[in-house]
Amino acid sequence: MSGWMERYTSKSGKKLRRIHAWNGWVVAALAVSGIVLFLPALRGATAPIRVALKQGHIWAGVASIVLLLLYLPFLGKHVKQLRAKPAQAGNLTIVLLLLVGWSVSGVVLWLERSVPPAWTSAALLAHDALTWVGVPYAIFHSATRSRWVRERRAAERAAAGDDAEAERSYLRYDGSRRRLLKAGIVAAFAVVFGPVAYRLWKRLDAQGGVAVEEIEAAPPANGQELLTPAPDSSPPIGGGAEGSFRIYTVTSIPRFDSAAWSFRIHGLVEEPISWDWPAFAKLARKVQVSDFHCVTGWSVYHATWEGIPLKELLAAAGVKPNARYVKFYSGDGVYTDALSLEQAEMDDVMVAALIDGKPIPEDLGGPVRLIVPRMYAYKSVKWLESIEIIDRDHIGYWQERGYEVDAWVPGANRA
Ligand code: HEM
Ligand SMILES: Nc1nc2c(c(=O)[nH]1)N[C@H]1C(S)=C(S)[C@@H](COP(=O)(O)O)O[C@H]1N2
Ligand SMILES: [Mo]
Repeated sequence: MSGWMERYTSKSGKKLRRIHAWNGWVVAALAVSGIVLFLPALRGATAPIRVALKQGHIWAGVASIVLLLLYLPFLGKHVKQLRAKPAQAGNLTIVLLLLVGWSVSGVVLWLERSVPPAWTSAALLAHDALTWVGVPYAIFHSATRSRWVRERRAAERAAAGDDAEAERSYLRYDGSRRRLLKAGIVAAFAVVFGPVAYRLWKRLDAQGGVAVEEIEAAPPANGQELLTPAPDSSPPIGGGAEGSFRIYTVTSIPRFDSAAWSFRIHGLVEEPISWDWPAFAKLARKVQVSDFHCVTGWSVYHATWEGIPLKELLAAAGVKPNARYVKFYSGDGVYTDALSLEQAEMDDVMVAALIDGKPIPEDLGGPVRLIVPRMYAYKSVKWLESIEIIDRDHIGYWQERGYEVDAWVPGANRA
């Protein structure tokens, strides 16, 4: 029996084929669930199932790692077999690098709560880059699986005793002209689809994200020009945040109308207070530098925020003795979150109006958003309009949908 035939009829050949087929399905599931998790346009629509989707993605990821481990014992033999077939050896190398890369970065993202944010940022970058290279490659790979199908058919014919026909159908495929044709298709595919996939992914990311440098260029919304930045809010003292914000919202972005806008602190306070925009813009502000971490893995480092420490607003209204929690309402009418009174009184919890010396753009929660630097950013309510002091806990938007109530960033010193 010739080598290729043995490969397809032997027991180990069968096992290898089974691993290969399973891996194909698992990678397809990972690609679909991963891309749905990524797509900016689906963040609001998929909110109710986001945590389940992420769990499913992780389980599929674990399955893919198990398949990779099951494959390991075959690796040595496989490499030897492919020594004379550079194209297939190249394919094997690419596929293994992709799978190992996805696995390592995926596990770091998974263990997010036990690793420093810098690791998850790097892992997310790698996970994304592998996806825009790897998914087009995988699509191509499965589209040209005809090679494999053909080999299998040849093996079936061989098994049926028709060796001559088997050999012919196998050679027909493996002839040098076909090899050349295939190499041409691979090259064309790489040249055309690599950059297309790259641009598409960048465009999607840009649509869902704002690089910090772009904030500089963004014109203030009508009314935001009332915010005169403090001198230490911009360079050379402040400014220079690093990273990109991904724009998150679960509604359409609320547009700022300075004439209709108001800000209120109420509930269990001695004196409820309400400000209109000009009055709010005149409140004394402080400047602080802090990092911003989203629980999905991205961060913005040392942003300079300018705003009113929450502690000062609470003191101004006078918190009643039976107060225990502070609830935050977004002007989008849907998003809320809460902190215990003790957490709310941390020095760096801020009702922010400027970032890096510029009014906070509407996309990023302007004119006013909450900042809770020591907790994941789902606590940092955008378009903040109302603060209510209450006597019981309130479960916020994302926590209602499966995010952990404990939002502390690893390494942050807790209140
Ligand atoms: C074929 C392999 C894989 C593909 C195509 C893939 C794709 C993706 C994509 C596109 C995202 C969204 C990233 C973003 O928001 O920018 C993602 C997120 C993620 N992936 Fe994968 N992935 C794969 C394998 C894995 C593996 C093996 C694991 C680990 C067990 C894993 C764990 C994660 C985690 C934890 C997230 C973060 C989800 C979130 O918080 O939104 N992935 N993946
Ligand atoms: N109103 C409102 N606030 C919100 C969110 C939201 O969807 N709506 N998303 C939260 C999450 S999960 C993160 S990571 C940050 C993102 O802030 P950004 O959109 O300015 O990058 O806002 C938080 N505050
Ligand atoms: Mo987030």
